[in-house]
Amino acid sequence: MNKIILVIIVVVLIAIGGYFVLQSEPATPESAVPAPGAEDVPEMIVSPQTQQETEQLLEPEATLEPEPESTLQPELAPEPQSESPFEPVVEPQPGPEAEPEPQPQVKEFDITARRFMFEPNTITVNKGDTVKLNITSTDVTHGFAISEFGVNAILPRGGIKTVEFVASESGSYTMFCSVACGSGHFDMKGTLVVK
Ligand SMILES: [Cu+2]
Repeated sequence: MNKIILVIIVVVLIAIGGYFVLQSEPATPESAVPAPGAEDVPEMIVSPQTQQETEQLLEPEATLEPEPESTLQPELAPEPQSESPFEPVVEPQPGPEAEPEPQPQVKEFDITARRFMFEPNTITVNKGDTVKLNITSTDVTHGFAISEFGVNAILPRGGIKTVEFVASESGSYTMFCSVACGSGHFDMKGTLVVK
């Protein structure tokens, strides 16, 4: 009887030990084998894809960086161009102010001719002026000439002769009697000043 009881106890112990062993064994292979295999494979596949995507994203960023540099250079270039227009604006202002000063005008004078002078004997005009002279001889026939402007008129006694010409060139010119009128004829002179 003792042997049979021992055998039963051994069998029961073996059965109990086998039960615990079976419970622990299936749990470890299920979680250990499939879990690492599934986790490792997707990680290796995803990692290269993300690296390529990040590389592709970084490449366009690198190309965009030099573009703003090129755009900033032309922006700096037009700045001196904006400064230059201010200078020419100031320069033409004094130009037109100096030009209108010698605007041609009509200058009219009344001159008396008599032995042996002209009164007044000096007249002054500006270059480009139209000179109008109303000359009257009070005694005898005289002449009135300015060779440089082609002026040569005869002044009958008592009459008024009008001479008109353009003082086209600056200088000092002699106006003189062109008709022999006596002993002082060659001293009968005056001066035309064209500024
Ligand atoms: Cu004369």
